[in-house]
Amino acid sequence: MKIGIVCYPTYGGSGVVATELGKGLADRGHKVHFITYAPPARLDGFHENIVYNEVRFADYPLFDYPPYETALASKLVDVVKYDQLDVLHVHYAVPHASVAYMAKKILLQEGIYIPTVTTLHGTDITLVGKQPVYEPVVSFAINKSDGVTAVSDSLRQDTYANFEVDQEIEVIYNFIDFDRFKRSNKEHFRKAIAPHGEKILIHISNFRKVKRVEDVVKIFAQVRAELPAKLLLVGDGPERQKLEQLCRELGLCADIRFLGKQDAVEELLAVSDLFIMPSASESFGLSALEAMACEVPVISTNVGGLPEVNLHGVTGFCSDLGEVDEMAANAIKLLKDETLHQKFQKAALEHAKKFSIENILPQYEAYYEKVIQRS
Ligand code: GMT
Repeated sequence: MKIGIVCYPTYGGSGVVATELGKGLADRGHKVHFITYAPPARLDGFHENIVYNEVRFADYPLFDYPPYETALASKLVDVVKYDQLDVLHVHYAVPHASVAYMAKKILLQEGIYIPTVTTLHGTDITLVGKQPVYEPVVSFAINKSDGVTAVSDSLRQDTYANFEVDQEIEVIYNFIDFDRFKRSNKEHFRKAIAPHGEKILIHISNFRKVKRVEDVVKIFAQVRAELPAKLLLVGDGPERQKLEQLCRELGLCADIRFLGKQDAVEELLAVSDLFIMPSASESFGLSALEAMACEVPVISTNVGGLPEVNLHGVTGFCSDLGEVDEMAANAIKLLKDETLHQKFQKAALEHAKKFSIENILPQYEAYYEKVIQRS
């Protein structure tokens, strides 16, 4: 198939999933066109089946905001027409679903029908898309997509609850590449982080409010009071400064390392003992899955799709939002009991296998074929 993929090229989960999907499809012989305003963060190196099409803006002093949607729709028309795409797959509904619809209507005038698939990723539904300033367009565009997928059952239900959607939404879970994410026993690496055999806790996110990173620090403070431990905070974002202040106030600077944005998160996960994700909202929690693939049990909230990924009492523990004491108690329980920790490590890996790229990619291929056939 010739597949167009539209996504945010940044470090966010939806862009990562879209890029890894495109790379996986290209490995399986499909021709993949990425259409974005910058090269997707994880698109590295040359692949004979991948083309990157950059959306360029024509700037003008009148614009406070350059009309990205217009430029993207025009680019989509061009790529679909001249590269003869079979399907256009847009990730994150805002604004990609409505832009795809616009391109579809323009192409239709020329007798070209391009089936469109929209994948809902989370905040496009739960935080951003449902706001009154966007909702009518998002509802309309979801309904006009030829196919709609959601990355968890919880997100599927949230979509039906928040939007007037009369479309069937198919759940296709996010996936993981086990060649990249796996446990490793790099003792020297572990020693550099925890020289005296301390336990290693880790959190990875974009440090937005919704991630509740301050709860990670509070959980760690309780763990640290019980046993020797280090905390790795990976990522960056608007909450970072406040967090650094909190670490100073709690006197934990010596044991908490802010590592900023990292490309090779798998190397850090591979030597960690516990992953902490106390989010206020999470449609799936891709980084929790990445941790589980590296045999790292997860302490998380039970919001959104997290309990579909992190099985309570099996691969980790899920608590109600803000239950810092309970999350800390569960973390301590796991870290103090080696036998229990190993049991959870094994279970985390086992459950993560359900989301292997080999299992999930064929689901997307089958879905594209279904959508193309019925269009
Ligand atoms: O978590 C973010 O803020 C980034 C956001 C995105 O769209 O890039 O992530 C969402 O999509 C990911 C990939 O499908 C999911 O794993 C995340 O759970 C989801 N984030 C939220 O729902 C908050």
